Amino acid sequence: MPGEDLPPGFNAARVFIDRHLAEGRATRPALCSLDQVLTYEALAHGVNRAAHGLVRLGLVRGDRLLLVIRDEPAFYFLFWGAMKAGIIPVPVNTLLRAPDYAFMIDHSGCRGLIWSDACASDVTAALSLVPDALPVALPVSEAAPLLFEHGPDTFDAVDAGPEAPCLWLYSSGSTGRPKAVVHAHRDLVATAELYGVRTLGLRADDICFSAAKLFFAYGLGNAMTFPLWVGGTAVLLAERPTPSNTFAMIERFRPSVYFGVPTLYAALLEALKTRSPDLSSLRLCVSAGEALPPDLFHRWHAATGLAPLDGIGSTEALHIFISNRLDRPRPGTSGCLVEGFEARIVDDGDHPVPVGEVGRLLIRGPSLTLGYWRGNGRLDVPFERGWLDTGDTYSCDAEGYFTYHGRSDDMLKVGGIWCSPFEIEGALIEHPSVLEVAVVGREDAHGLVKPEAWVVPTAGVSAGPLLEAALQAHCKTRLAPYKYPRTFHFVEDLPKTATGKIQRFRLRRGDGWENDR
Ligand code: 3UK
Repeated sequence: MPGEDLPPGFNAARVFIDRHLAEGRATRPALCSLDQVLTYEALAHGVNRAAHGLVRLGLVRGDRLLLVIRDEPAFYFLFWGAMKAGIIPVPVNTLLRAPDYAFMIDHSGCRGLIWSDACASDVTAALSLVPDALPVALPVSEAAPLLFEHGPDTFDAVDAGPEAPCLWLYSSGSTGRPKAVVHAHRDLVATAELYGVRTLGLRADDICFSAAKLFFAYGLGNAMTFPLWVGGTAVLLAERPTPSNTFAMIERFRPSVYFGVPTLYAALLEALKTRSPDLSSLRLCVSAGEALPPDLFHRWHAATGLAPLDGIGSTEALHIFISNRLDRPRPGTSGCLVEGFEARIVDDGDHPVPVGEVGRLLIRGPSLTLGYWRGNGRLDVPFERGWLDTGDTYSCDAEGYFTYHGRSDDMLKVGGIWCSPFEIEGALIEHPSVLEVAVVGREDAHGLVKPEAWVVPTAGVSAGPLLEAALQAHCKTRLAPYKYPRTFHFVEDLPKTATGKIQRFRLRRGDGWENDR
């Protein structure tokens, strides 16, 4: 099993970066962005200089380095450079707000923070919110001359170990703060081999383009570890993906593999009604992040001749563990287990449910997180006797195809990205016109979930489009820009239990609560 036969002292940077020079791929393209193409040799040199530079600036083994970096070559240099030096890279979402970054700086105890210049305002505001100055805090424009452009071209990766922590990713929970999901060196190998190679069949001539950014576990595999594992090429786009820039990237760089999320497939399909970009380079399309409605599957297949392969992954598993296959995709399902993973579907008493029945999905496999960072080097291990509860409800048929039936908590996936209804409620309740609020998920015309707000306005405030616009604008300044409610209902009161708990299921159904003001 990949990941089980790795030598003691294993450092993933040796196989993802150094190996390619030893195997004669120095002049092959490793990554392309709008302004440059980097060969495997140029990549290795940038990584090695970054490793030297981070050490020169005073970072040491075990230190965390927060990276608020868009999809650009600097992400690769810093990520692998840190790993070579035994420093833990912690890529974080570039769309967050100052209080989110301040939390992560404090919680991670990081000693370094490097950010893309485009993210400067929220990151520098966060730095002013935390009590202590960090030894290393730089925008990429200042880090680049210090770290990537000078210095020795070689750096021997420090010895680590297959099970040694190598990477953290923050993932949102339904309540409370994001959790730092810790992954080991072997997890990168296991996902690239078991899903990238054995499930998708990725090869050295593949060019991978991902709508999901590198700071998501999904994007990190798609546009970095998978192409680097097979000696292929990644295509990077720094901007947020739109149909226009997606089509432009596909026509210019001719990727063979496209990794999207259902919301983007829906947007691309809308755009294809009025445009006919050349998508002929694609041989494989993947969808993940939230369930792909069968209608989108069929329409994408009709428009492009390619079956989008839906698969479910998670930050805790690092990548996809149940997936459709090119030779037998089944629309409306997440597909079958990826080699190396096991699943159990259980009822509330933790007993396996009969074939075809719905229950909680538990998984086991070779890339599951070491645990959540809890401070002082300790981890909270989210396992029940070795099994990880995904928080999803699933059924599995006699042929081994898994079907998604929703979350077992209140969390929403919007455009494939976590959205906590409680966080949106927390922002809305701070607005002076809001007396009470509840946020639930509502399916749009494509069957994709969007946040919907139910608001009781304060006395004397008139409900209507003006209030709605003001509340949306309020959310967009307080929260990451994708976390605003797409629709609002203004009501006299909210349905509650005898003990005063909001009955979200009634809001979701809308029964008796449609009498908007
Ligand atoms: C949901 C899906 C139905 C599901 C991810 C690596 O999404 C990824 O990681 P996150 O931690 O979220 C995990 C949760 O998202 N989900 C994801 N994909 C699907 N639900 N069908 C799907 N195809 O609730 C899961 O527990 O952000 C991480 C690689 C791929 C990924 N999708």
